[in-house]
Amino acid sequence: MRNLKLTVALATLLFSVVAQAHDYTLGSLSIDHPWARATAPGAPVGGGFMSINNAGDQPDRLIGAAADFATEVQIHESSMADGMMRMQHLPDGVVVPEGGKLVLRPGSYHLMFVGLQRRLVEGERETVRLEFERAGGIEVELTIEGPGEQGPHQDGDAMEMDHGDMSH
Ligand SMILES: [Cu+2]
Repeated sequence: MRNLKLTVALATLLFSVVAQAHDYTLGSLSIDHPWARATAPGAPVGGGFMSINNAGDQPDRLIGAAADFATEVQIHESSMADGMMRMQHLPDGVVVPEGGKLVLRPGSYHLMFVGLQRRLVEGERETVRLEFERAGGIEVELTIEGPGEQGPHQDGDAMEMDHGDMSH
């Protein structure tokens, strides 16, 4: 009995370690470790991140995304301008260069979950559907990581205000 419990505990531990690094393949694309930052109660927006490799010889393009926990999922780019972090909505999406990769990360390209329907809770997982121009669509699971992970909203107020208009 004791051994069985230990085995279950070990299996659970192993699973969670393996689950930390997860990836998906879609045609010539591989999508590595999709994640999102945990959000505060009542937060209207959240950010999603991942690395997308394109092993093919043609460029592809991330053209959209959708999730049942947000009214809308937009593709954004953050950049520093005059010492302020700003975000831009990219309605046409972002290129995933052939033989290269597109990295969505805090302070750069990211998925913006607009109109959050529920909190993103650390340790949980949420599904997001990605749409690529060439490769088509795929559902991936985001691991929800700590709110302290460096993200696009580190500068807080200015960013929240930028999104005030979009979150209705
Ligand atoms: Cu954004």
